[in-house]
Amino acid sequence: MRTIGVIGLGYVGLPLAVAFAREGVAVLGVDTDPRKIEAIEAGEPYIEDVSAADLAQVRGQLTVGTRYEALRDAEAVLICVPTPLSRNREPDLGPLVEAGRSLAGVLTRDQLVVLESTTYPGTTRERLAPLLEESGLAAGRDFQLAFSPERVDPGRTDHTFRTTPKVVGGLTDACAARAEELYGLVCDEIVRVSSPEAAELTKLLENVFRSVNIALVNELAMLTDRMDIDIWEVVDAAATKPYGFMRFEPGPGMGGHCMPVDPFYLSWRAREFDMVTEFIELAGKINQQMPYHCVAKAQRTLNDAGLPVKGARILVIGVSYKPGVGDIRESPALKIITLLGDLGAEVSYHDPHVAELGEFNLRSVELEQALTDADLALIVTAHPQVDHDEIARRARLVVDLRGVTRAGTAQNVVRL
Ligand code: SAJ
Repeated sequence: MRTIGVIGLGYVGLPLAVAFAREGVAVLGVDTDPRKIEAIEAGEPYIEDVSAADLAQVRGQLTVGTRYEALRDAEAVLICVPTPLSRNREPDLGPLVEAGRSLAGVLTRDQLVVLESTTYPGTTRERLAPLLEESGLAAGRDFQLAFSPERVDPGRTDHTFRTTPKVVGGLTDACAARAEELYGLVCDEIVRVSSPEAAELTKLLENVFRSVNIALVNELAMLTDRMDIDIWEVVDAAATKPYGFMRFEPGPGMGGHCMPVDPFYLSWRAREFDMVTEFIELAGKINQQMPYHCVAKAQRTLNDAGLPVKGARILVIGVSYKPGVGDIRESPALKIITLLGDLGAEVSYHDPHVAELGEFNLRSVELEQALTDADLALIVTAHPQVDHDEIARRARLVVDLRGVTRAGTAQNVVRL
């Protein structure tokens, strides 16, 4: 039986481990967080893309622990640790360095190591390889090394792990061929590129592309607000073009664990090549402005109704970073709640995916009574199971930051 290891059992590593285990591969999962280990052993999933049924299906095939020792027996080890930003928004490779050092202690000849964590071009060759070579083995000769970016899109159902093409870039051709063969077990299509750097940059391009285009429509939304043109009508109309245009929607800003982070890995690296990546910097600035623009819109709406924001009861609808998920990391809703609180508003929220917001000491409230009590309902994240037309019918005032009420004509609704 083939055996692989997965380091980091988070939103990237756990679905990956389950995918390989499902194909009959023995998977050794390692994570430094004992709570994750206990949860998996108890069959209790902690990310939305892996269910209790998934864990039950791979019980016995997926073995988990906090110790790296077990990885000696694996033919391949996939590294899926977080690559966050430091406080001053620079790459923080701490978790990767720690994983690389620990793996070097158990690395064996002819093993394949693949890095999946999103990072700047050059990390695999310049940071990970030297760490692994502390084992005394040479990368590309005694063991193989490659980069293959994760493309997990939380909450997406139309494409699965198997149907999403997998990009691989090896330190050598042999490294790439090994990685291609391995991922062929769980992915229908493998896209081989010429180097780990090309694979690293491919991932960043994908997310920078989204960040820049989201910033473009967000900037337009701020402009059309002054021009009194309906940005949603414009985006809908532009999206009818059968070629040359891709639809992105304005909103309260960009959240999640990757989009607000990944572009800054590239802009940081570019500085080492004496280049300022203007697009990335500008997109970041504009998307970070959106919560302020949205709060100003809510304030103006209240003002037009003769209500000060101070003391106003504002019900925030949806606080996770995007529809259909419960993840609140970097969610623009958190910034909006903070800004409204600073203005003296009484903020409550309703979100079927997020039971509580500890940092604000808030719990999700039932819509029924909350809509009656609220002076204004602010739609920040539009979950599919929430009836926003009902909210538009029932609430005194509505500010819709996601354009989900645009089919209606209610006079009490203002859109971004
Ligand atoms: N957003 C908009 N307007 C849009 C699209 C998104 O305001 O038109 C906002 C969302 O509300 C959210 C943020 O952007 O706050 C990010 O949402 P997302 O759906 O664009 O992205 P993520 O972070 O959930 O997942 C992205 C995906 N990247 C691409 O599709 C290129 C996913 O495939 C990646 O795997 C993931 O980043 C990652 O892990 O990097």
